[in-house]
Amino acid sequence: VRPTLAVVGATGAVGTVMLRILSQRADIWGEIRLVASPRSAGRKLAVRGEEVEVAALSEEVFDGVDVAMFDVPDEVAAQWAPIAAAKGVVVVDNSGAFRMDPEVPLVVPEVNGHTVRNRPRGILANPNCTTLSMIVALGALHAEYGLRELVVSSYQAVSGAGRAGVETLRRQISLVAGTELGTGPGDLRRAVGDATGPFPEPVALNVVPWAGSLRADGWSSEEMKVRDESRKILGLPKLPVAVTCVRVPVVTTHSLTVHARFQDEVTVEGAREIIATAPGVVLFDNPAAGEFPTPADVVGTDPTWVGRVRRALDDPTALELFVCGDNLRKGAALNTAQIAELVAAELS
Ligand code: 11C
Repeated sequence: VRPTLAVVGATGAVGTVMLRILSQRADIWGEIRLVASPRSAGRKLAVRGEEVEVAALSEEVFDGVDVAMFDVPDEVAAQWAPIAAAKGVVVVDNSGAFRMDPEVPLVVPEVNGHTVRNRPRGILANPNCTTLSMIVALGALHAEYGLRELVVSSYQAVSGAGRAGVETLRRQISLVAGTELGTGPGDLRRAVGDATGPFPEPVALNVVPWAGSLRADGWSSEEMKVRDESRKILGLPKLPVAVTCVRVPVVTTHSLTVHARFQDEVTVEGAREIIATAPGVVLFDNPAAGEFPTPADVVGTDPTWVGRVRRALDDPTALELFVCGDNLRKGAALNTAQIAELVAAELS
């Protein structure tokens, strides 16, 4: 019999993409049960070409379920993932609640897929979308060259902050369209007023060097996640990692500039070969022809796109890269689906 899957958080920004992905990928699932907060219960959503009614999150909803994908806020996951796991469900959780738990593997199938089998809590964690938007490419380079240091800046899309993030950007774009806003100090902020949504500043016609909440010494939670998660996924607990996370007026697809230093000298030709042949990664790098990845072209696609591959001018052991990945697909729903498929293969 084919395994039963529950999608918890089916109505959110990631849940919506998840239903699309489940309809597009090889259909390995028996029943697919859709679950959300009581507010959304009773709605009907399409998956695999069929309308399925959304059930309210409860203990009973996990009866007979083999694998559950969770895309819910951290506190909801912290409460409900252990409840599902206690009923024998393997939980694949996309919140931040369990990622750094030493008894919970943090899984990227192309990099450390073998870790799914060792899950004492019955929970597997899906990384943050910013980490996921670069880590498949970095994992391939690390396997060949041995990573020694990372310096990263992100250019994060507003859908990383969910539906509220996208609605905020769209509203602000309507507000500024056809105006002179953005030409005088503070004019944009005054026009937007309190309508900054999940962001601390206007995001239309702007870049905002902030994502998440404040952590020690001025770092943001998002920056610490990228550092901690990259170390765990790559199995490099002491890797020096410096991250600056920035929000940009893009709907979907996170981009990153990456300075990666390796153990020995690297060559651009060697790096290009690794990137071009790594599963899940596409090399798109011909600046002479105007070819480099941008969110506008990458959105809606599965791979990690890499361009602007250069050797550092002052360090023959370091590479500079520009990387783009759809934060709702590989950054969230797709990686979760891939993990769930690894578990399903094991169960059947
Ligand atoms: C963003 N990466 O773009 C964040 C959202 O830990 O899963 C995802 C937060 C997380 O705002």
